[in-house]
Amino acid sequence: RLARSAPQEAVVPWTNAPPAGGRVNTLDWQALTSWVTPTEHLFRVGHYGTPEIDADAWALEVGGLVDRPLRLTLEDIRRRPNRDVTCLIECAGNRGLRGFMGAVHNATWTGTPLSAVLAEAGVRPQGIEVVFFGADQGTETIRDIEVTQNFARSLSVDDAQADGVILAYEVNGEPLPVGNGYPLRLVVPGWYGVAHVKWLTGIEVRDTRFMGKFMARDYVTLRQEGPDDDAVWAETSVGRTNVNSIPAKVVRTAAGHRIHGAAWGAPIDRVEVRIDDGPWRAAQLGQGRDDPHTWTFWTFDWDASPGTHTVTSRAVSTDGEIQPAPDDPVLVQKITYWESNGQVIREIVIE
Ligand SMILES: Nc1nc2c(c(=O)[nH]1)N[C@H]1C(S)=C(S)[C@@H](COP(=O)(O)O)O[C@H]1N2
Ligand SMILES: [Mo]
Repeated sequence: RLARSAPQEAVVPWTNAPPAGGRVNTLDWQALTSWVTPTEHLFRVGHYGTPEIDADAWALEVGGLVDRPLRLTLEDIRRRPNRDVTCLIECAGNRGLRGFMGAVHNATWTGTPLSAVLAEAGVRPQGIEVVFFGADQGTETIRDIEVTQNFARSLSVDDAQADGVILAYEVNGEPLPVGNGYPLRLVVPGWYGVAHVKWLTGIEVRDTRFMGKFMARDYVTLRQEGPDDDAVWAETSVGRTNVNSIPAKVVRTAAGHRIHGAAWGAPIDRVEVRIDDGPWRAAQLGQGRDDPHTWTFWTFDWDASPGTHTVTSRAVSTDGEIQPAPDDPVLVQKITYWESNGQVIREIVIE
């Protein structure tokens, strides 16, 4: 038998790919093989650092405008009905800054449905907003007042009760890592990362809109609508994800070259690939194509000629929304870097 067979397949590296890893452990797209992101490769974003929580002393308080306030220990939560939710989570800042494009993961979270917890607490009719508080704190200046605040985000009562929204205590079959929200986090499929509150300690129902920092001051998209001389400045809170895709890697095979990529952010109708300034051509959709909340892997067989090339992909949602080109007015008129879902133009040299 052969002592060692020569590798049949090799990744041909992009010449303009930013490094992966770093402070927030961004994904290495060129090493992408697993549809479920392994736990050690989950990126981690924490605006107020990483709180270390003693799970034995920890409890979740559910209060505000509810008939029966609850206090649930981790044991209480684990005893409740549970389900698995596989979903993609992308930081809304992903790809908004040069060289930051791996703040994405697609993992399987296990937890208890939030809707049943809210039903047990009994949301009062005047409740419109559900606020989720994390254990992590920071000092913020509001006008000239300094206040210590916990990380918090809210959802409308309807959005909070949606199917698939869970209080998650496991990822990929293990307790949450400290960096990803141990002991409990919110998972809201279809929303940008900021909605998935980690290190959860409190849930409060209120009768007013919640205007905390991460709803109304940070993670706010500022976009010009209309012409320069008659502009309206739309300021919107980062919420649901936008249609997106990326060419992940090129693999040289015995038969030629194959481009592998991912698409996400909306139910995906199709992904198209463009080489240099050529026509858009359809990619083959693979794993995940039937689930709107996961990423969809795709491939494109490329009859590559030697030389320098660009590789661009664009996803199209089932609603007909097309992932915009980087110079699309919809992106150019967006002043803040959140929700940057422009097409990624990769560069490569084929030998
Ligand atoms: N408590 C708390 N939850 C949080 C954050 C935070 O700073 N504090 N950051 C949010 C943001 S901006 C993102 S992108 C996701 C990242 O989730 P991950 O670290 O598990 O990848 O967590 C969200 N949940
Ligand atoms: Mo984020």
